[in-house]
Amino acid sequence: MTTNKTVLAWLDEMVKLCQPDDVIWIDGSKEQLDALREEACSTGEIIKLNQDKLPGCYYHRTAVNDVARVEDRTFICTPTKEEAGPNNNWMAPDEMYAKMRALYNGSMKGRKMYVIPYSMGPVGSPFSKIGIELTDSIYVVLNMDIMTRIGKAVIDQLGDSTDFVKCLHAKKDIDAEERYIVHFPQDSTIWSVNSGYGGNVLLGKKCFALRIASYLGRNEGWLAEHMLILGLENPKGEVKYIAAAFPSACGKTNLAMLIPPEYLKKQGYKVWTVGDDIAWLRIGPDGRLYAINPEAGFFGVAPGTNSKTNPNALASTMKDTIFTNVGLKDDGTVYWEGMDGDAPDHLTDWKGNPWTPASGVPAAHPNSRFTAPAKNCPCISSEFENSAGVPISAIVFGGRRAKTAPLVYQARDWQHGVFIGATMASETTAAAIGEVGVVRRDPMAMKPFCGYNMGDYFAHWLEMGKKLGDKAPKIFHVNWFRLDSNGKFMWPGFGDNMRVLNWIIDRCEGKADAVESPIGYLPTSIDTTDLDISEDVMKELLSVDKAVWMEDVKDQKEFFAQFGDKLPQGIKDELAKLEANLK
Ligand code: OXD
Ligand code: MN
Repeated sequence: MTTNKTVLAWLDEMVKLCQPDDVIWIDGSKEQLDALREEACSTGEIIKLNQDKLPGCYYHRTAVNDVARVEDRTFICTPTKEEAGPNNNWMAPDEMYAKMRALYNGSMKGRKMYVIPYSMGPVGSPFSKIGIELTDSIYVVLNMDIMTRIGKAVIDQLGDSTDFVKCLHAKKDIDAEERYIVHFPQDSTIWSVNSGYGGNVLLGKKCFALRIASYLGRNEGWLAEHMLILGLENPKGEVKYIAAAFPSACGKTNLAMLIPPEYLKKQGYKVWTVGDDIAWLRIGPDGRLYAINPEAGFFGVAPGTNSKTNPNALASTMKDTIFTNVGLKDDGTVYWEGMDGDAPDHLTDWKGNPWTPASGVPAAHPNSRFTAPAKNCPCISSEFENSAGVPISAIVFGGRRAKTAPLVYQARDWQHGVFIGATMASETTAAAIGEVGVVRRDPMAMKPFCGYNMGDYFAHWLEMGKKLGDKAPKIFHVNWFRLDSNGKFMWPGFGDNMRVLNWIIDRCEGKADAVESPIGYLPTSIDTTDLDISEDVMKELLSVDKAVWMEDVKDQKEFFAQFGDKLPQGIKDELAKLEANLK
């Protein structure tokens, strides 16, 4: 499919290492993908779902020991440990290459190697980057077809260029003890072994679009971020774009596909989805910050998705979708906890066991997923394929905080905004294993995804602000998860978050009032029309408890200490300012 010497030499080397029986180039044609679906059905790798109810949909189970990303087995192997930083696991590149080569050696004997050329971003866009993933999994090929742009058009776009990310994935034995997800950013190389779970094997997503891309972005002057992108349309038909970063399990996909409250909908307000997980941001020809979503699909968490929480996500999964580790109903459709309606009397659970509501275990794994094409989404933005990206008016950071952060506040300027992003944190919920209410610091929601030292990452953010100058987006922080003294959520969330987004856009346009507080600008009021919420509750939601904040500052200091000399002066200055303001 190509005469690109660099590609062919690399492929030759990987084939010699893994020793597959056959090498198959993925051209992206429907005929080829249909044949692969058929082959994977014949071996049981995937199951064809009820084609009347879920046309083009398939089902897959991973091994029970292989259901999530493995942060403790994920490495950034830069030449020095300092380049990877305290935020990453590190091993010397030579040592890791040797270790991984031993694992890959002969690992594809009796298997086929699929060669997937893929583009992150629209093919040919100045934002886009090309990768080639070698894998022995048809499931990976089919998921990459949904999550990225694949095939002949991509390899043609690459031409003779050497600028592509070399990705190798081998399922090997799915041995959790020998599972590694490894990045060599200086070589644009990603090696993954012994997993079949999405986040570890769909190498275009977290591995390339965040870890490698953040490294490239620093060298090339742009940003790769763990952010949704949405367009907010007002009744005049004007659309303003927001990019927002939240740690995992804070409702990014729900916010990206938000449906406004009835009375705002009636006035003509709408939300359009550009992306739900990753944004690549560059300074455009007019000096403003522009974003694309490098992905082509949604790899969303299934449990909890229903016609109330996220009807648009649900609608996206109704055709051409792959479901992984959900419950399989007897009629060939799917079920997960938190779906609409009652649980079925009987199904086969994510482990392949017979299941009834009395089984006492979940039918779907809590991290079970749907891989759905973005074009299925009823609210997908008309700008989704725009090669030039969308101009970003506001950047929003958020976390899950019971007491600390108010519903919304605005940074005084870019440097303060970067500090707010750098101090982002979330409290653990009962949904996850471990203690409840433990604060986890997760700067810009990038802690697991930054491909280099986070001290340098903060400096890069500050540098971007200098380049943007007065064209920089305004920066905000939101918290949908504040609790009252009875432990109940004070803010309704979901569609009503639109009220906060409207305030944010109004601030960007100089239309809304705010008051200064020790932590930044607070709204004087948020629109609560038709909402059953008292003035006292609103007051509390927008309040700042100085004592609680002083505690948080202590934790922030401890967190920042690990970056030593790498912590930029701008962050130190903002920390000192916050402390002084609170005293
Ligand atoms: C994801 C995550 O899967 O952030 O998107 O964990
Ligand atoms: Mn994510």
